[in-house]
Amino acid sequence: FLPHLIASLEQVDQTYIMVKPDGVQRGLVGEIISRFEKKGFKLTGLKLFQCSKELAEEHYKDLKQKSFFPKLIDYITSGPVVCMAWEGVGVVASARKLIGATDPLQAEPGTIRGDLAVQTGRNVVHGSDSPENGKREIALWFKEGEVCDWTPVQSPWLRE
Ligand code: IDP
Ligand code: MG
Repeated sequence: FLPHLIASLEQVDQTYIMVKPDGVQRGLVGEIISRFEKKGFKLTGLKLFQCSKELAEEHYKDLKQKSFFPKLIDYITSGPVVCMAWEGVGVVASARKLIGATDPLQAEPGTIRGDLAVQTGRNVVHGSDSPENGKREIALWFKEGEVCDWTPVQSPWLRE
């Protein structure tokens, strides 16, 4: 009873992961999805999507003052992206580790950016930086009904 109670109190978080236009163009969509799938997180939302300048600017609003902001918006809107919502205990921080450092040359081998990219301006994938931003970004990129609640059959084999 007590372990179950404690387990149910564990915070289940959501993160917004996005394959950026370079990842789509380079045929890395399957590879990137696969990293999160194999880790054991739950996919709750997935779509290929061409975003507007307005949406890109809202997503990256905290970086509005940066000199690279206009180029970043051009990059993110330059082609379709793959939008994903992932769920799990600790998913936000773990996804950031799987993704690796912002600059792919500094990212550890074994991470997505460390293995698959060479430049900050073409770093193939986005991941939310906090549970709050995870929720905010999923609400921004997905419409009502596009995020699914489901129970993977492997659940008892991932968590005791
Ligand atoms: P993050 O994606 O690792 O969270 P942030 O600092 O939040 O990194 O920056 C968001 C995105 O803006 C980066 O992933 C990258 O695409 C772009 N970016 C950040 N810093 C630079 C830069 O110095 N030059 C060009 N693009 C940058
Ligand atoms: Mg960020």
